[in-house]
This record gives sequence, C-alpha cells and structure tokens, in this order.
Amino acid sequence: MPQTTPVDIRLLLENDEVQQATSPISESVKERLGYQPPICRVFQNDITQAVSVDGYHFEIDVEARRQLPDIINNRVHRITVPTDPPESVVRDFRRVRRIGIVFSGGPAPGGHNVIAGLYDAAKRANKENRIFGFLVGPDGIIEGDYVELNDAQVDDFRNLGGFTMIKTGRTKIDTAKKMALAKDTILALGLDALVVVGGDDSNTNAAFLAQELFAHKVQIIGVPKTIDGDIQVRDADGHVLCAMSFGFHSAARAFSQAVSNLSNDSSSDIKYWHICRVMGRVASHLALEVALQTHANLTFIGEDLADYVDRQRLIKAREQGTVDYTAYGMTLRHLSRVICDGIVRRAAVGKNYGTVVIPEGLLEFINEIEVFIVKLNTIIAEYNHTHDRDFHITFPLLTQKLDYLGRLVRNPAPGLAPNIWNARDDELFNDLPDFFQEGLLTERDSHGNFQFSQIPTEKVVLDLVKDYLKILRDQGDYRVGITQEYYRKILGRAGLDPDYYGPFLFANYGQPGHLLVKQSIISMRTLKNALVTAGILNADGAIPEAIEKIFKVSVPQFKTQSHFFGYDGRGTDPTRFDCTYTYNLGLTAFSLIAHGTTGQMAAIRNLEHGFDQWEPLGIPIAPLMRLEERKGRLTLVLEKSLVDISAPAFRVVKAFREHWLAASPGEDQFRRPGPILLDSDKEEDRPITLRLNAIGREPGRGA
Ligand code: FBP
Repeated sequence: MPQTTPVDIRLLLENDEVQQATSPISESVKERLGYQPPICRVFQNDITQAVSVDGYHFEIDVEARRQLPDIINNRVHRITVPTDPPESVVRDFRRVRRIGIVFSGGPAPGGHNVIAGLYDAAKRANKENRIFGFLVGPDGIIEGDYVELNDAQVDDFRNLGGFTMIKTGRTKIDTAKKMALAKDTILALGLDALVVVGGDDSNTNAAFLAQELFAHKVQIIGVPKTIDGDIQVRDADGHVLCAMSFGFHSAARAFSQAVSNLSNDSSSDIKYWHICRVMGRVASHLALEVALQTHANLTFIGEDLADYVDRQRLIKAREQGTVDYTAYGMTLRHLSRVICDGIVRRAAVGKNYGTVVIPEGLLEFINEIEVFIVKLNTIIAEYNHTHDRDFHITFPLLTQKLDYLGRLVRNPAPGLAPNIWNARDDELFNDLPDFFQEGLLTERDSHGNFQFSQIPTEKVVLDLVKDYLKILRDQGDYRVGITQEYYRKILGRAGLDPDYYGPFLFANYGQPGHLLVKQSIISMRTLKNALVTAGILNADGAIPEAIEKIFKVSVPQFKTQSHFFGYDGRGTDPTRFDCTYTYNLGLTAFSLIAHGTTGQMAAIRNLEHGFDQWEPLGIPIAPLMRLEERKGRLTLVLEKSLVDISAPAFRVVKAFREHWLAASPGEDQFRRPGPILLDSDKEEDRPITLRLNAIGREPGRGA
C-alpha cells in the first residue's frame, strides 16, 4: 500500500479545514448569532408605556389577598405608544436603572433571548442602564452571586438554547431567612427591578418577592417559562391572556423530530415498537403537540385518562352496594390493555411495529398511583417536618423506607392521619416492582413536587403490556396477519395447493384481507394436530416446510425499544417562534419596568394568531394564585394549566386516533415535522396546538 507522508502536526492544526472543523462555532450557530427576531410594532418606537386595561376579571383567593396585599389589586397592562408624552414621562422612561435577571427552574429554549430583549431595550432607553445576571438560579440572589452583563456576553448567546449564560437552579425563596438574604442582595446591589424567568413555582416566588420589596420600590417582573406549556393564563371570563409559556414549541419540535425518526425506523425494519415517554411533569401538552406533529400510532393524554370511568365495574359495584368511586378510574392494567389492543390490531394486518407516546406525568392521572403519590408526599413531608431531618438521609435504602412504611401501619406517626398508610396500601405497594417502588419514593424537588422525570413510567407500562401480550399470544389472539399473495407465493413455490391447506390453517380463509392463523393453532404441536385431525397429514408425517414457514411468520415477537425525551428537548436551540416570542418578552419586561409596574408577568397576547396580531402585556400574578398542597401543606401557588380535553386540539387528536393507529392494510400515516429551521419560510410559525385551539376564537377572546 502506498504510504502518505504525514503532515507535520503543527501545520495540520493550522490548516483552515482543521480550524473550521474544530471551532465550536458551527454554521448553525453563526446563523443564530446573526439572526434578529422581528419585534412587535409597539417596540419600533423609542418610548413605550404600560396602560392598565379594563374588561378583565379574576376570582381572587382570600389567602392571596391576605398574603399579597400590595399587589393583589394589580390590573392587566397593555404596552402601547404614548402620543406626545410629556417631558417628565420621557425622562422617567430614560432614567438610569439597575436591573437584575435570574433563570429559575428547568431550562427552556429561548431564555437567552429574554435576556437579549431586556438588555437591548434597557440600553436603547439609556446606555447607562446596567443589567446584572444572577448565577445558578435563585441561589445567586440568596448568596449574592451575579455578573454584570455586557454586549459581548449577550451577543454570544443570541437565539441559542439552554440557560448556559448565567445557569439556572431550582432553589425556592420560601423561608424568612432566604427571603431576608435575597432582599439584602437586591438592596445592596441597588436594583430598581428584578426579572424572574421561571415556571409556576418561580412566578409564585416572583409575587412574594414583589410583595416583600414593594415598600422598597424594587419592581419584580415574572416571565412565563417552561417547556411543559402549563402556564397558560385566562381571566375569569375565559379571555386568553397568555396562550403558552416559552420553550414549549422548541421542546415539542425536538421531541417530535426524534419520534418521527423512530417512526421511520420502525416502519422500515418492521420489527420494533418504540415506546416514547416525553417530558411534561404533570400536564400532557407536550405529548399532545407531539401527537399532532408526528401522528404516532398511539398517544396517551393524562387528562383524557383521568376522565375515564370503568362504567361496567361501577354498575356492578352499585348493584352490589359497594360503591367506591376512586376504584373505577383508569388503572395501569387497563391502560396496558388499551395498548395491547392497538398492538394486536396492527399485527393482524401485518404491522407488528409502531410508535407509542406516553406523557411523563401519566402516573398523576392514574388514580391508583396518584393515591400513593399523594400519601407518600404527605408522609415524607411530615417526617422531614417532625424530625427536622431528611427522610431520604435517614432511610437511604429502599428496604429501610419500606420498613418505615410497614411500621406506620402498626403505629401511625404523630402529625399524620391514623389511616394514612394502612395494611392494604402496604400490601399493594409491596406488590409493585422494586424500581417502581424506588421511583414513587424518590426525593421530592425543592418545591415539594413529585419528580416524574425520575420514574421510568414507560418501563412500568411496558412490563404489563408484555405480560398481557404473552397471554394473548398463548390464546392465539395476538397474530401477525399474512397477505394472501405471500401465502400463495410460499405454497406455490413448494408445489402445494393454497386452497387445499387454507381452510384448515386460517380462521378467515376465503375472506378479503390479511389471513389469520386459527386461534387453536398456537405451537408446532397444535399445528400438527390440526393438520392430522383435518386428515391432510399422517400422525407420523412431517409438517410441510412451507406450512411451517407460514405458521412461524404468523407468530409475533414483541420487540421494544424504550426512549425518554426530556432533557434533550429542553436543551435544544429555540424555534423561530420561541426566538421571537422570548425576545419580545424581554422587550415587554423592560417596558413594564420603565412604567413602574411590579408583581406583573410579561406576556404576549394572541400568540395563537399571526405575529402581526401579537400584543405585549403585563398580567398581574397575585390574582392568579390559588391554594395547593405542597410538601404536605396548603400553599399559595400559580395554578398549572392542564390539557383541556374539550378544546379543538385534543378533539382533533381523538378523532384521528383510529386513523393514526393505522390498524388497516396500507401505509402508516406518520407525519415528518422535520428539523427546527431558523430563518426559513418552511418553518411553522406557531405550535399546532395553539393554531387548533384558536379555531373559532377571535383574537384576544376566550373559547
Ligand atoms: P420547569 O417547570 O422548571 O420548567 O421544568 C419542567 C421540567 O422540564 C419537567 O418537564 C420535568 O419533569 C422536570 O423539569 C425535570 O426536572 P429536573 O431538571 O429537576 O430533573
């Protein structure tokens, strides 16, 4: 073989090709850094104002009124352009400000553009304005860790995913001590305002900070972030104020691209069922969007499952006088039966493969499991409270945790309801597989939320599916259907008459469609028996090879691959929708600050319509707060929005379920959403869920 003379390593590394290949700045990054998202018309003016708007009503919680007195009467504000503003207004808009910004909770694509929008608006109003980024989430505020942002830093992250610039964290400022430390930092830094970019819990935090700092005239503005899409705001009359949190679209598109690729793979080598769990701690918005984007064969929506009632069991129990309403909701067993039904029906038409999408928060909607989650939340929270020691530190091993629960049956702990963990709970819990017990007992996050992302829900469901499919296969109900052409070809090649063997082999011979081997034929032995009984084979004769081949093809293997799509989509680069949305949110946050508001959440109304109808807003946070149980205590929080199963998006998915299951001959109906493109007219301009849910709704109105 001819030898090439190796190039000197120093020269090699200086080579342009090598330099380009090893640079972290890819072509995509270059495109993103240079991209300027469009801005809402109102921001084309130098000066904006936030004007309070009539016509929106909120049902205010008494507790919110008590705990947040200074911000509870805040109104919705629209960002507008003042006509001939007096000099004093212009001066105030342009006065020098010091503004802090913090990311809180899980990353969501677009966060960097909130910073960029805020930074650009602030610098445009006055070059002397200073923006400080708190590091690693709310801990940065508590511990006084921050950096002052400059042009270069901001420019390095424009339109890029992640929260890498200043990082994020899940700490909650939920004790008097943490609040005092946060306040010290904010006051010592002389901040005029702080922007909290976060989910429901973080915006709750923003409201409490706004109340605490009200007397000090430090303004707090929230920004609705979370890939889960569960911050959606309407007023009491159903007017939509914020249709979706940022990050949702990008994560959904990233998950959809991956699920679509798997659908392509499965329908190519036709041997795997891909079971895909997609993030979304509680609400199933992401799973719904993935269904619309990909037309996966089976998609489950938690909110729909929660609506399910096993009517037969309910009627039977009523007749027996043993009604317990909690026992007739969706169970994991029933869910696995529904999945098996889809698998069996597809196999019958020769499609022993496909894709299933299940939402991360599924378990929350399965009554039997939700009961465990709620009970264990209370038990763990009460243990931590009474012992001033973490449950998981005291009982690091699963066996120790199970022992503790077992002891509760006999001796209820102080502070807990006597029956909170009874013998039946203990027995049912001990019947669950170890990994599932571990999952349900897993450490709660700092907000007291159950960490669904840590539980391999798909594995729990899959184990049940596998067990039931085995039963169905042994009963001869799970079969791979065989095309008439294939059957005829194989027997013809072997010189056998297909019409002679067909009636003995198949349950539906002579009928159109795929051929299904008789239910009674489930093994080589039963196959031979059938042929002998039919008189077409001697008891000591061998099954013809072609018949054996047909039988073997009809016996399904259930091969699966499980996937979890979560952190990958959270870290993706934002879609153009999210780039634009977040940049304008940053601009909105500055306008709200410049107008002196506090306890408001920056938002854009009419996201579900075209960009030219977008309207920047401030939504008062305090009136949105409700009491919810967290860490075993009733706490004021911002309510999460679940999937509305009466809205068009879900109804469309439901109407297309059968079509997308494609349990009929012919091709699957998979949709290929394609990769996230930034500056292309082929890129969709908003999530499909939003588009559908806006049908029949005027811009700015409710359903
Ligand atoms: P946020 O609500 O903070 O945006 O986070 C949502 C989420 O992405 C969920 O979908 C998921 O369950 C959770 O974060 C995972 O959290 P962690 O980063 O703590 O594993």
